[in-house]
Amino acid sequence: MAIGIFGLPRTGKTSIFNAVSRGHAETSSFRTSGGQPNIGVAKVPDIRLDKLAEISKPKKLTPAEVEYIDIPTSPDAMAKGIGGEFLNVLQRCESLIMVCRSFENAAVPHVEDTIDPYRDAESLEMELMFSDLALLERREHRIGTQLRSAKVSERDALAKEKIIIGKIREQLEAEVPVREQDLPAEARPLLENFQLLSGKPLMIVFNIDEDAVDRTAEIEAEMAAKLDKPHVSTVALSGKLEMELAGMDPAEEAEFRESLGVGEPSLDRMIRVSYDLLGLISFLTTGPDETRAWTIRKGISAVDAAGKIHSDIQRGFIRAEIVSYEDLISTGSIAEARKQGTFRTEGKTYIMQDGDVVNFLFNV
Ligand SMILES: Nc1nc2c(ncn2[C@@H]2O[C@H](COP(=O)(O)OP(=O)(O)OP(=O)(O)O)[C@@H](O)[C@H]2O)c(=O)[nH]1
Ligand SMILES: [Mg+2]
Repeated sequence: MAIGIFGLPRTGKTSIFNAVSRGHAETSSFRTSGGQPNIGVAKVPDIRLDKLAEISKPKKLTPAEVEYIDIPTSPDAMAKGIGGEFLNVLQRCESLIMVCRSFENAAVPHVEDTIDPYRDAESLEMELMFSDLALLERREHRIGTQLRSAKVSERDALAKEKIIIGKIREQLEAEVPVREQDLPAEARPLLENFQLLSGKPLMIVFNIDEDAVDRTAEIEAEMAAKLDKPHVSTVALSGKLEMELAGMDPAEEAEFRESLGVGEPSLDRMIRVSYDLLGLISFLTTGPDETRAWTIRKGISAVDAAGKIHSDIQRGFIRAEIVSYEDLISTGSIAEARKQGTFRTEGKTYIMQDGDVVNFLFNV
């Protein structure tokens, strides 16, 4: 489960990737290096872990992680469009981050003559839709061929698929991205299969000037007003500045943030929104050894969540003792929560909620 970072050439994709993953991938100021996608993980900031650690005083604190893939643009310095070479990488990503350049920098040429992130966001959205249309056309063509030699039993499914493809195409042609489309329930398995780009949850990131960071809230408010749509979120940050800050040691970083008046919110929020876009939530475990956030998909049962920790716990699952983070914090200690009966007992089929603090009882 990864989130793919894409955009026009030299818009700061790798800078932002380095900032979130605290990495050191090479950035390029003039020519795009071509190269391979960069893969890295970000630790998901979670204040709940710090609060739980105050209660349990663990030796170790382990946050959840999100995986990012920074997708390079074509080595042709002025190329536009979503590169054919890495299209399959984008398709395999669960959700996407679109980086739009909003910073001025005379040393870094832009594919358009002017800086206009709203224009770029719109044209990249069109690119996603073009790519989907091309894929659907190829599939339709193949269905045509398959129908000629198909057995009677297979015809029905192919014919239905063709109808659904028609519905998706029609809306794409009217410039409605798949994530906003009105589609019948039986389209769902097909959509899983097609991995259409405009159907993936999307975060639009404006890479703003380092001089504009004190206007972040204002820029984000405008973005939200203009770009807000279903399954789309928006964030503004300065990739270059955030990358430099991420490269410092924590004390130095804190001092710089303070002196520049850049709080942490944008980068933190970007990571948390990424986690959300992937449909992920955390359950928490806490004790004297470790306080930890465990990543699961929304809708997962207690017994499957137990398997995230260890297959033995899943196999020998007896029950789970669960307290919500809020309830635990308001009682102040685990012992007190037990005394007051705040811990609930849940069975295998309980659907885990974000922020559940869990103790699994098992038998092997
Ligand atoms: N002034 C300024 N420059 C930036 C900012 N973000 C990136 N840059 C510069 O823009 C250039 C391109 O940045 P990259 O992060 O390599 O951009 P990219 O989108 O990964 O580029 P390609 O992968 O080559 O398409 C570098 O010289 C960066 O230092 C920013 O917020 N402000
Ligand atoms: Mg790059």
